[in-house]
Amino acid sequence: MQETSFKTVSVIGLGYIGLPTAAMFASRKVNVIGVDVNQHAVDTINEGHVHIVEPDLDMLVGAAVTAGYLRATTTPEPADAFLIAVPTPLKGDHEPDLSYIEAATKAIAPVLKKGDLVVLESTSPVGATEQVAEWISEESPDLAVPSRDSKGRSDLYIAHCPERVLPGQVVRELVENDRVIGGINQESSQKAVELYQAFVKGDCIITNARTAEMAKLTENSYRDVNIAFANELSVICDELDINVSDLISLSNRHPRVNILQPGPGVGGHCIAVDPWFIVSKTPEKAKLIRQARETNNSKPGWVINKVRKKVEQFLAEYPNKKREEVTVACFGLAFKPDIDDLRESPALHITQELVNTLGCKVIAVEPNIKIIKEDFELVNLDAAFTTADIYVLLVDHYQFKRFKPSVAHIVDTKGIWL
Ligand code: SAJ
Repeated sequence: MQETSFKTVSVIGLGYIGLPTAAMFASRKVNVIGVDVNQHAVDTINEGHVHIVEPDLDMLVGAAVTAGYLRATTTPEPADAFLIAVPTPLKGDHEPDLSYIEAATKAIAPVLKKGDLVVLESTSPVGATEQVAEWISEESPDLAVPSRDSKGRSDLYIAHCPERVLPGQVVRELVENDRVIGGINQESSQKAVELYQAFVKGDCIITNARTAEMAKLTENSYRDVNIAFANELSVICDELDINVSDLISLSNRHPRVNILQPGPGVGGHCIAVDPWFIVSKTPEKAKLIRQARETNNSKPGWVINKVRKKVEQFLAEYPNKKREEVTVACFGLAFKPDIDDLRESPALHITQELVNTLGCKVIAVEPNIKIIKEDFELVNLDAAFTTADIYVLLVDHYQFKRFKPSVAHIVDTKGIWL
């Protein structure tokens, strides 16, 4: 970490990545102007509170606001560096939606001045950083943007530095992780390294913008392909009557094998999304990456079928019970263990589908959530254990790992009860 020459940094988009990043700069005594279109988020932050759940973030933001280093607003203001951390969701056709990046870029363009640095942090398809430079050029034609060959005059520095932090570990990983920094030209990379060294203890590694964009997509696609392999193994093992968890842990004892864990599917807003950015750019070439997405996307349907078969089996064993008298308990709704995040959660999707189609009573346990807007009952662990006929384990929250239920009818997607 080094003293920084940046007096004021503006972070555009105060979500899961932007807000912790803003607070981190502020903790290094840099003046931070956070910008967000969401008035509620802006007001909450200015009161020293947070509108998202992430361990230790509330403390960091509270301290930064109290010390006067962090302030939020809905309108961009001049600064020395601008960091864009807005969402890049998918459109219906699996094409990346760059409209938030475009809106953020166009919003800051009028306040940019000579010598400013603009960093795109949002996960982006290859070419997006160059597109940001083009948008700035269109909106502020008096400012010369850098070019890839470093030829000609340049008034700005523009770079891509993808966020790579793990939800639930953001505060620690922001400081400790290495950063990949890809400027449109070499000068932009250098300038961005100076900025991040204000709080990053990991290495800041320089590359070009396209490679930095692709590096982030590659990391998440690697994980997606590996999980797809595990999910495919789980389906194969089910047919061959082999315990897939045992199989994977045995295989992983080989020094050069590291298979991830199967589950009910892949959720969250990153791994289930980012590989499509590669597929959409090079559809003919990205065959394995597309197949992994499809394999992981098909897993919830497979789990639902397993539960259906389990219900039939149960009804055959208890012929006096009617279908509507059978209680199915789903354990876990979040997209991964020990968090409360329901975004793109396969567990939530499976539970909702079971509620809609199974014809049984479906209840759910989610220790990290108190209220749910969906139309099924949320119960505590004890109630689920005592009332349910069939247990469906969807998320390996630590609370569920403490017990090994002895009932006969279990569908365990995480291999902790079977
Ligand atoms: N999952 C499995 N099996 C596993 C591991 C995960 O089924 O063995 C599932 C999880 O249950 C979840 C999904 O995959 O549904 C994604 O969870 P995750 O923990 O793999 O990843 P995210 O989405 O929380 O965060 C990822 C991280 N990327 C990598 O580890 C390469 C994080 O570092 C990125 O910053 C983040 O994506 C992002 O923002 O892109």
